[in-house]
Amino acid sequence: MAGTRFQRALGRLVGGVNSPVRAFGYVGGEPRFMRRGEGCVIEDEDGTRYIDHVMSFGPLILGHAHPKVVEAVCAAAARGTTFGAPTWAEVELAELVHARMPSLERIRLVNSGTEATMTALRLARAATGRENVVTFAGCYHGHADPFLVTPGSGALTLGIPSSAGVPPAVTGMTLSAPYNDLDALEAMADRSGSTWAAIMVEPVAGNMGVVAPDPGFLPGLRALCDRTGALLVFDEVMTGFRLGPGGAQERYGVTPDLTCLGKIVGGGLPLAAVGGRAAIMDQLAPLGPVYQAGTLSGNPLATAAGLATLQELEPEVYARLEALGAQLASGLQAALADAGVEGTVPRVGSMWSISFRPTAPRNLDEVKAADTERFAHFFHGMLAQGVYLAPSPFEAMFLSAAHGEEAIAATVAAARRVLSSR
Ligand code: HOZ
Repeated sequence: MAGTRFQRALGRLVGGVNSPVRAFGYVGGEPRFMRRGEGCVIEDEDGTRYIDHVMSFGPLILGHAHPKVVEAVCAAAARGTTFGAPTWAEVELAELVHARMPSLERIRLVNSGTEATMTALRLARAATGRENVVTFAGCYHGHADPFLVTPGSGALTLGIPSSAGVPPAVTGMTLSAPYNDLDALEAMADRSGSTWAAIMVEPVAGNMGVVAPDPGFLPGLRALCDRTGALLVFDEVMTGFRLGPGGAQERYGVTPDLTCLGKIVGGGLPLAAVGGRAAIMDQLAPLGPVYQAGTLSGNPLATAAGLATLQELEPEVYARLEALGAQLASGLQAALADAGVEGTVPRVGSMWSISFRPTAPRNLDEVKAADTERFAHFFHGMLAQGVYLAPSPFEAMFLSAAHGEEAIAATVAAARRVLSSR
């Protein structure tokens, strides 16, 4: 085989990958091709092992290849992989989701977070008879056209497409606002609130590193929706079942009208969901006029993995994740301080990131002001030490129940070596 694995991959896969961030574009170098994972450890095609802090960008809250999940998926596969007809596991999963997140009175299972957010927006538009949607710079809601807008750098903007192939007419209905800035949003509501179908938000932003909501931000969004008649849509693809049994809405005590789920709800297989108030959700076909469908929606393997995962998520798992997250963040913060490196470790529960700037960022502008070169150096240093981090400062990292104190201590020790090496 001539050339590296990545060079060969480039021959047939666009950019050598099937999702852009995996190509190491932000940090340089060549991506590793992974061949197996167990617990919190992954192994690449050359046999090198790493402590994994990516965990497939969130779904693997129990760790790689958790025996209960593997068993459930294998058993489901043996019974048949897809039917194009209802299966009982779909009902059981929907009931379990509702039990943990009561605001999801009615649920539609789909295949990816992108489908969930697309459907939520279509529902919001149908339910309100309005077209505009408010999103926040730095939040990511998948790759459907209306969500690919140029972030409004500090100013409120009418969306301008951030991807080729997206018609401005579509993103022109997307209003971009800065995260954590209620004053700006209030002013915007005075001007155009009556046109808003929805405010869509990541209740904890996880696609610009981790950015926590200021106290009052999420309740403020709820109040603004109540005032304007817009629906509040929480994109809990990352936070759902991660920040607690009931996700961010339980943790922060704010109830959205619609919720998008993904990642953990599918237990590491392609499954996502949109759910919310019955009166809104029942506008979906076959009950209502809002169309949405999918051959593999509610797929038996994915529902089996999701059910097996959710059933393992007892309260003590969250207590453990919280403790591990605190241990990691304080260890890394101390490592930064001891090395004299300006940096901060934003964390909410078991979601974390590292930002080379003095204080935890509150919005995209502050995230972008961090030292990205320093991040790339840190990333490669950690990789060489056997710690696999997200290959971009704009991605969150995730702990799992399989990360023991030993893995956290090893990560902090590696960080100390890397930070003192420059
Ligand atoms: N940007 C995606 C997560 N926020 C990356 C997903 C992937 O590459 O697996």
